Amino acid sequence: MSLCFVASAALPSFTGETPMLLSPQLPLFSLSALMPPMKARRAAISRKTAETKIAVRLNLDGTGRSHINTGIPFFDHMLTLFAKHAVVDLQLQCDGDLDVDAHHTVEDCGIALGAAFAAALGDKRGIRRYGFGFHPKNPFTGEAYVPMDECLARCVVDFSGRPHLVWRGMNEFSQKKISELDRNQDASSAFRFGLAREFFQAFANEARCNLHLELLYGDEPHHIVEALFKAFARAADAARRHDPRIAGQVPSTKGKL
Ligand SMILES: [Mn+2]
Repeated sequence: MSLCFVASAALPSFTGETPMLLSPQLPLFSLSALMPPMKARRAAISRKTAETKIAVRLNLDGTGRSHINTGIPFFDHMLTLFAKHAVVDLQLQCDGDLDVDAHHTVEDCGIALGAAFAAALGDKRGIRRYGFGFHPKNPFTGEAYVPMDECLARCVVDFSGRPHLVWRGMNEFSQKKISELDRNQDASSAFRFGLAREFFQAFANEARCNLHLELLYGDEPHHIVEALFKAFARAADAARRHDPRIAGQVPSTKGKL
């Protein structure tokens, strides 16, 4: 197995997120003008084993563009919407042993994407670290809730340097009602009915993050997995953003993440 990554330092500078102006009519200053330009947070990973060959390019400061080809159409759909809703640019090509089954492809793409996140985040200076959104009924809680028709999924992430996946609520809903026929019909159905967890576990291990995913309610497997990926995207988007108040600081009292 070979795994290599390049976290770019010599790519064009990135001037940061759209600055908050005190007034749209009378902008007194822009934060980006006061702060040194940030490096583009990019990574390129290539990973090759006897089971999969994967190439990933990630730009954490992208615009949601993606080009994905894993050989599993539903998994491509999930990674495409992940890039869109996390607002990262992602190219991912996987040539895996789908003649065996979808397991190695899904797990190894999680490993490669997690490694790309870890490389692109670098020393994590100035990032918010925790990913969350707002519950519509309680805007003071910090969690990302994403609906998908009849489903509601929650994801909370901490790029803490410590890997841990919490996976709750999926067994209590429709997943247990799936027939063997549905479960085994093709690689895409295997992904929807069980392999999604392998992806998130692999991502958490390699990105070294706490990743808590929970399905609060839902029925339809496509919707369930899509809601989980969208919540994951929104949480990752929040966590990787820079907070201008802590520019240059590692967001930890330990001084290292
Ligand atoms: Mn869909």
